[in-house]
Amino acid sequence: MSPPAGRPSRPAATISRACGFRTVNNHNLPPSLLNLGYTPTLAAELAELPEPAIPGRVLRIDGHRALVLSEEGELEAMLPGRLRADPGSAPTVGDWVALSPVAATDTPVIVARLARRTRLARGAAGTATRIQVIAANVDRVFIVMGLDGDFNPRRAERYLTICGDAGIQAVLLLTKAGGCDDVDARIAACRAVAPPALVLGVHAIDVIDGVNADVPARYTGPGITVALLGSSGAGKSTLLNHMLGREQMTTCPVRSGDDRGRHTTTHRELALLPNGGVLIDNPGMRELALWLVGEGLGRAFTDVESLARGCRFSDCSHDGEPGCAVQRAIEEGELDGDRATSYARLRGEAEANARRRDERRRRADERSQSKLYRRIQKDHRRRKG
Ligand SMILES: Nc1nc2c(ncn2[C@@H]2O[C@H](COP(=O)(O)OP(=O)(O)O)[C@@H](O)[C@H]2O)c(=O)[nH]1
Ligand SMILES: [Mg+2]
Ligand SMILES: [Zn+2]
Repeated sequence: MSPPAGRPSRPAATISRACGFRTVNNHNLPPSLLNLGYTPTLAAELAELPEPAIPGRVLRIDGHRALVLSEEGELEAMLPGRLRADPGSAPTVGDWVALSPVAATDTPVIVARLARRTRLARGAAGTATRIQVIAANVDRVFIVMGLDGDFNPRRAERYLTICGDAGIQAVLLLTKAGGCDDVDARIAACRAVAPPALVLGVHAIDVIDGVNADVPARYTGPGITVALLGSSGAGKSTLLNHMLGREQMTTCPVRSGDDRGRHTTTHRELALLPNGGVLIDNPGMRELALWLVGEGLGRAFTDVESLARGCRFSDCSHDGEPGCAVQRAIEEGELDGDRATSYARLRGEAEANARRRDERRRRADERSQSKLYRRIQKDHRRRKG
């Protein structure tokens, strides 16, 4: 029977259908999920779970509750404690999760977090000994920086180090170009801190005055997840609203046959773009303490690190030692001294954070060791009578 005119030909997803994704063929994955960034790899992982489950992407976490976008539309799901214990692996915005099948009356439960392609991380505000995952499964980062008082290439270096560490390429978007008479010099200053392997483009834009207002969308598309990073007031929300257009599409367009894909006004950090893909805004990030586990500094400072390989001492701090190639490059005008200082500062911060993190881990190990020891002693005494 052909579907009635005006209705989508695909039947509304049912649980049994949604649970039946045993194939890893791209074409058998629902287009709505592919648009959200679902992949055959994720489908295969889901199919390996012991219980049938449906996939969903986390829009927001509130303690033990999560808002998840699935083929069923937006769902409020329970996030059990066992999945929240470790802040590095607990589901966060952008994560793909497996949901227990949804009975009409039950609240679905998140039974597993699926493997992450990438994760953007920082030291949690205040302590810097705890990781906070800002967003998961991010393909690109828009570093948003105003061409007003916000402009600061040193901050761009910090953001780029974080992106580099996560293995995520970035686009530098310099906002408020309409009110700036120094645009070219500032673009050049940003290009100077933007290694080509890490940075896809540097653009001056103004979505209010209409300068390059269509450029950001060129870096988005179906299946691509973009996260916004930038200080408060840089123009992230303005850019987000511009890219969402008048429609403010923040709900799942899947279930057009009923009212379950309805628009809601609840705040969510992950928004669907009208032309495909998703954009993750990050509210309330005042500080971005470095939490590096990989090659972040090397990728963001390819120039400094390749000079450093020419230093006489392999552990050169580039601070007045003899035979320092970095100092020589600064003296000869090949390297900006401010950039070298910025590199040293970020490296020092990352190392200090790593020391604190290791210290914390060591103390936790000690605590569990002595707990174990006490239990063994107690057992021993009890057995002796
Ligand atoms: N003229 C102009 N103003 C902008 C632009 N982007 C943001 N703004 C203004 O800057 C202020 C802060 O923007 P907002 O998007 O809230 O920044 P957020 O904190 O990064 O989300 C608002 O008053 C915006 O109207 C831009 O491209 N051009
Ligand atoms: Mg904002
Ligand atoms: Zn050196």
